[in-house]
Amino acid sequence: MFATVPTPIPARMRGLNRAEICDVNFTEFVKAWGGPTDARPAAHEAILDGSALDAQGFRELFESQLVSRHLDLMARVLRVQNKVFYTIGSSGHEGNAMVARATRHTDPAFLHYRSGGFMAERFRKLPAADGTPRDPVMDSALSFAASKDDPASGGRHKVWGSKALWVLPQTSTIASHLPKALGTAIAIEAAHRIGHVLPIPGDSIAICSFGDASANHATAQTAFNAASWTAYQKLPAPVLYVCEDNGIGISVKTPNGWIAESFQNRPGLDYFFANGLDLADGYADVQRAVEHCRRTRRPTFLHLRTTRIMGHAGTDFEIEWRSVEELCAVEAGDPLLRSAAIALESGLMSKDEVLAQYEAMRIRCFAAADEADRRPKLTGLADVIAPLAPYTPDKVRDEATRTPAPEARIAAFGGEQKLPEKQAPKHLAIQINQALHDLFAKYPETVLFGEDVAQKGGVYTVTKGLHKAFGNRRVFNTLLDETMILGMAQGFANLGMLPIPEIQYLAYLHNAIDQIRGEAASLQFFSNDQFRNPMVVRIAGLGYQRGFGGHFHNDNSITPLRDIPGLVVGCASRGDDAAMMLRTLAALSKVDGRVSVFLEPIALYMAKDLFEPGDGLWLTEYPAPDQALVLGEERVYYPEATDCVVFSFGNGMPMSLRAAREIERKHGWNVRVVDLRWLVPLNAPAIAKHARECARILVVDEGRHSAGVGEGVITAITEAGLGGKPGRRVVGVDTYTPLAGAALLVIPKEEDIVAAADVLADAELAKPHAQRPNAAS
Ligand SMILES: Cc1ncc(C[n+]2csc(CCOP(=O)(O)OP(=O)(O)O)c2C)c(N)n1
Ligand SMILES: [Mg+2]
Repeated sequence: MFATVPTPIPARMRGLNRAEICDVNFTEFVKAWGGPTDARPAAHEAILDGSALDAQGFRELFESQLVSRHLDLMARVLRVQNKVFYTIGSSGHEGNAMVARATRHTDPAFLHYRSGGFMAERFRKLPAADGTPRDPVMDSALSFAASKDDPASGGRHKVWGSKALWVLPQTSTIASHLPKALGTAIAIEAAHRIGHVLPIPGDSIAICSFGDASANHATAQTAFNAASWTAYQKLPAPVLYVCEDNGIGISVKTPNGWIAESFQNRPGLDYFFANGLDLADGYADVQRAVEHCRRTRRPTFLHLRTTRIMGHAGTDFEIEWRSVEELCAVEAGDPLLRSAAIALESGLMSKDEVLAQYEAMRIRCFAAADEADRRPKLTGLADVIAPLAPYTPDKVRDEATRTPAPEARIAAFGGEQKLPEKQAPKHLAIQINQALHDLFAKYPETVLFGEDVAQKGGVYTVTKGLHKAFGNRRVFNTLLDETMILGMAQGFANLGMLPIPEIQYLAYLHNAIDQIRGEAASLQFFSNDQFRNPMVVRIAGLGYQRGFGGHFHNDNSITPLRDIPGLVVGCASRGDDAAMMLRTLAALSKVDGRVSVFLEPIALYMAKDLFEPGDGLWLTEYPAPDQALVLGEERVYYPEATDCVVFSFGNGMPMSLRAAREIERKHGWNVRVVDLRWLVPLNAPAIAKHARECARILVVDEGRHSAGVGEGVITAITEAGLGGKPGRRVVGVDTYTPLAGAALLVIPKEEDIVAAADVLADAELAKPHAQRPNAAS
């Protein structure tokens, strides 16, 4: 079927790189064409006998293929001139344009990096009335050039993305987009069941493409499994997984037949094969797969045969690790040669027309690249990070303090007399539970899901009653898979709902954290804030559970959350704060599209007393529904105290308050205690203010010595020029947490806080009186 390109390389091609050889091959192939030629087909006639593709369709797809190919060739040339900053291309994969043709531009697409053909074809789908005319060549050129005018990412990365085309930009982490694509498919179906109006048609499907090597990745397998698990229960999940099988991943070959063998017989996953190397042959199968997915709403696996020519990227000199014979054989399978053959054989185009179109596209791509090179780059830091963490405080405050409709609250709580503000003070778990009921009343688009959260109400019953009050559609159990829970959250968020996923323990976030770090939290940055996937991730965690759990139920590692750009992390130590913080986090989601984590200290869920058994001082009233916190706002106990300040959060709070009493008794210092409440971002000015106003500083951090919050607090103090003040940090040890009583050996205890104050006091006693600290020093 394919042209044979002679081996070894003829003399005229020596000295050319493989991209140039592929380029020359095309021209020579067309010139040398001597096959039979039919009578020119009319636009609506099959391009070749028996093909499902008509002549007009072929003409357009071929043009999309040429767009993609010449963008690749242009990138290879201009990379060396430093005008282009990305050379992973789509050559050999241009047949994916068929998937774009067979779908709609409103089917959300999560694309493989070899999607030049798909993108060019999808541009055709934009209704003329959409306003700004778009040109796939120019848009791509701007992206290749990392220009600020790049409509996909604003110059932050070379991504395939477009707001108008529902192409959500993806990161380079292979397979990380498969869970969210499934999540989006599930969300399409879930939306109408909760009365949410979708921004896309109700019969949309989610499209997700990836490579054959990527199909083996844990994150991909997790998504396939979850798709199967969903379909097995007859739940709809209209996701079209497109595996672009070129038989290789960088330099590692996929075993022959592996993709078909591995995916043909999975429960609930319907397998289709299409020849992506031949438009006339492959289109019917692509169409069949798309139609099947749309009609049956079942997860569909489209195995698309592709090839990879011109190497993995411009930096991959295949000639150094593959034989020339093998390279020539691969290049002979170039799908553009086949398209040229179809154009000629069908009589649709003459040789001259094909060559003219090929050269015209080259000129168009280089002209666009030249223009893109003249466009502005990102030159200022403020510009770079503008979309990372948008924050409009006034709007967030207004939204957070906006009260739900009274009737909705009464319905949510089961009667006027049951409204939480009318109840006696309660502990943390109850107040979180009430606050969630309130958020459900306020936002009908809220969905809460995770392991065991529905009927059981979570392992700590924090979500109890929500399922009963709001039903299966808004509160549901997921399969046991944190990656999928977070992928699902992105899916719901992509379509305008407000997901509140739960991760059962902090330790079990770690195997899925890339879904926050690499994916959810990065979307606003890489899409120049055109796409948002706001969510509030609740995580039960931290240590101090008495005699229970060992490390994994007492994990105190906070650092993995602290290093995620743009993420907000809140941690409430008491019930009223929790309710007000959850309102603020939901408002941040709604107003600024932010992704946040709400860290719930398990050991404080049921805490009622502070100083003495039975004093009930850790119970709080439920804050009125118009009360919320400002992001970063700390809680200050004993604000008038100036002899010493203790900074803490979570479990450290009741301990610090008790220790403060003891310090006062022992040393006569009045002690201010500050609950940071917001761990990311830390409120550096507030920390500096309290440090400045007080004579001595204690930082009580239940995290680990090298991985906590305390380092951030101390940095804020030092950077404010207050590093010379007497201070101590009380912090956990760099270790895993052991079981039972030994757990308390590795995390801070109340006595450790008092002991830290003792050290400060001893050091002062050793100094002359005049050098002892006071608040003003
Ligand atoms: C999680 C992850 N690991 C490693 C890489 C580096 N990497 C980029 S592409 C690639 C090979 C992917 O091969 P395949 O899925 O077959 O796609 P193809 O490039 O062949 O289209 C690798 C290993 C990555 N991007 N992400
Ligand atoms: Mg591959």
